[in-house]
Amino acid sequence: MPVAKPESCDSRVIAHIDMDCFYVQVEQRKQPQLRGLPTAVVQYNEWKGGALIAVSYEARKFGVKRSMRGEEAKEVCPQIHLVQVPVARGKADLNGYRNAGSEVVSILARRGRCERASIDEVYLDLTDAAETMLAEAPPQHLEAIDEEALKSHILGLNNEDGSDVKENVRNWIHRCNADHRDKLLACGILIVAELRMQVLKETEFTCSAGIAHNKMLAKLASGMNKPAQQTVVPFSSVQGLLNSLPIRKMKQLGGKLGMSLQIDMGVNTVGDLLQFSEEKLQERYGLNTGTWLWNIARGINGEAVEGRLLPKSHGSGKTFPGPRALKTVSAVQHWLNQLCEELSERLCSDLDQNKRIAHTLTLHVRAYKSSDSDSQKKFPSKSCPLRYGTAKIQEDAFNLFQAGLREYIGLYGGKSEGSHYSGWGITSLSVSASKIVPIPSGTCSIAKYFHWQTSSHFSSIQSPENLRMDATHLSPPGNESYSEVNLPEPKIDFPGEESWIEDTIPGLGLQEQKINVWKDEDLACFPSKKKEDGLTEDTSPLLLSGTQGCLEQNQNKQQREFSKDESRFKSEYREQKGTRLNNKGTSSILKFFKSCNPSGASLSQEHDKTVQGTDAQLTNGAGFQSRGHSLAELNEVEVAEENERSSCSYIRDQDERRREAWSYNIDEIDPSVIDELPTEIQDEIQAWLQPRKRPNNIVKRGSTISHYFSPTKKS
Ligand code: TTP
Repeated sequence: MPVAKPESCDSRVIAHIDMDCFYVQVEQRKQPQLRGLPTAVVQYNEWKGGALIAVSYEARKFGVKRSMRGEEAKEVCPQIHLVQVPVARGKADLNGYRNAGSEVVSILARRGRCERASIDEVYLDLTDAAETMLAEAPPQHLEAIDEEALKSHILGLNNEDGSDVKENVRNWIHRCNADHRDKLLACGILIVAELRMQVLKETEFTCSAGIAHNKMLAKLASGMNKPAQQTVVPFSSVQGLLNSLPIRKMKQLGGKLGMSLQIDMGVNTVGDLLQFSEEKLQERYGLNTGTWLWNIARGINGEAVEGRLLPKSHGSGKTFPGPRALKTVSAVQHWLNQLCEELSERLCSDLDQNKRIAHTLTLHVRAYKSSDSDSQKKFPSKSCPLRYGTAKIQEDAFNLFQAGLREYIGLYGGKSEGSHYSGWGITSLSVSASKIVPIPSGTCSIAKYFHWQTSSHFSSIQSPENLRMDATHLSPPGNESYSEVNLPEPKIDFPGEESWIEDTIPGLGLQEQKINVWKDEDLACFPSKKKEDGLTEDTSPLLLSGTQGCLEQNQNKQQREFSKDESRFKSEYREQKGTRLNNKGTSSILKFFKSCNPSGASLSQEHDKTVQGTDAQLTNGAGFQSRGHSLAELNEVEVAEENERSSCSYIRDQDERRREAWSYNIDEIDPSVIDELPTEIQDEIQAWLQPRKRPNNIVKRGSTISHYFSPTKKS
């Protein structure tokens, strides 16, 4: 449900930073010889060459799309390099991408409040930095403006044929008669250009950005000119942008609300909403949603950038589509053990690095019954208090599975133990840890904290034998008490906390990010603290069985540190040899590639060539002008086509291409990845699932979002 928040101040400067073909860039950094070449990252499942999950801009020029599998991509682009996503424990291992994203976040956070929105997207509130710049070094007095800033796309800037686009941008930034809001945006242009250069210099990744007065507009703008470019939405251009923007492109309107607006109200673009009064919209959709709709039609969005660099949850999941569905309890237990091991590792890292502990363990399952009239019945998601230690998490997750299965199949639903197939199949499993809070300040050591927790709240934990006895037998449905008996709730209060063993929407209730920020920490902190606190096995089962695991992992981490040192050394060596990118004195991202990257040279030439072709400015019906793509996405056919497009229809086409490229087969989406996908994809998946969850009063029967978005139904 959208929440209408009044815009506190329309002089904010908000940036949305979106990494370009992110996984590909991460892989290209590992294998620099792939830079500038058509490349795609494929899923770990090798069937037909694996599903493509990220495609480089060079490969996109050949028509390679994310919806393809490796074999198909090879057909349209025989020279494409396919890199398999790293695998650990038989599933995709996203840690490398998470950590790469964290590197970027740590750079961006230097200039303003930073909110990590997905694995490769960040919102930045640059208001303070912009105000400071305006007070101390106002852009209108700057003689030299960074080349990257001059390449910005400013919506509504009137670039007549033949005019020098960069000169126009320079003049816009220099305007003395601009209002305060535009002056702040001019500062935003300079700050974001500098940040993007810094990201490139330190991480070797390019990113694109949208700069506007609020999150909604910044997000809309960041995808308009990719890769490695930035787009600005001055206040005066907001209405032009929104007028022709298809309603479903708006965040939170991809689902049933957007559909109702189209079907019931005849609203196809955001601009169409302007014809309705706030009262009318409130009457139809309720006070809050009505006001929210009225606001977005006018580009008003008061959503704050939350200062959040760390994840709100951690998760690990795997899908088992089609014939790979798990059909026995022992197979489920095997995979749960793998997932829990990964989860436990991440929890330990979080505890170690950030001194945070998670309190809730949740299991999400998707399942089917082969012969069942009640085929719509969902496998209930279950939660319980989280106990640290891999074995405990595994045990608890398995208990949750048993409880869920009992409910799912019913009392006489079928024999399900051992290896006997019993008429059900599991197509997706995921475990997540949430309610993560910092260890309270004033707690002098982590060990003491656990000691306190242990003695005050975990004294009633039963023996593993009891737990096992209780868990491995499928007791009658409705008996939910095991978790209360065996897994007492920690006494930390959370507002609105539900009772344990709760049902949740699989994988999607949590709009949360999973980010691991790695800091240098004292690896030996636990042993010394433990000694200091004098804890014994008897008094601190949680510490010993839980954080002991973390201790072991810390030793492994020390080993990893050595290899990190080794790779640091190697990269320094490469740097000395000149193979590592070094952009000293480079004034733009384009130059950066030109000067540093052997394969980037051809890219740059291509860029120049195309920019020449597209620098003749494009004017759309709404009065917007937009330059064509640059850098890698330089397909001349596309550029020619683009001359006919408005910037808004460009977004639409981009989105439609993206949508076509995105398979809606929910069973193929790794549930642990959903929270980290780009937010609009999350929204779409959520919207897709919701109608299945509850009967939908608004949407006509049979009109699901996948049906709606199918290629033949494009609006
Ligand atoms: P996106 O930001 O959607 O795409 P992208 O960064 O690859 O390319 P673009 O330049 O167009 O933004 O997704 C970010 C990463 O998330 C992507 O590199 C891989 C991963 N991802 C998946 O694993 N599966 C998916 O279906 C999508 C959409 C993304």
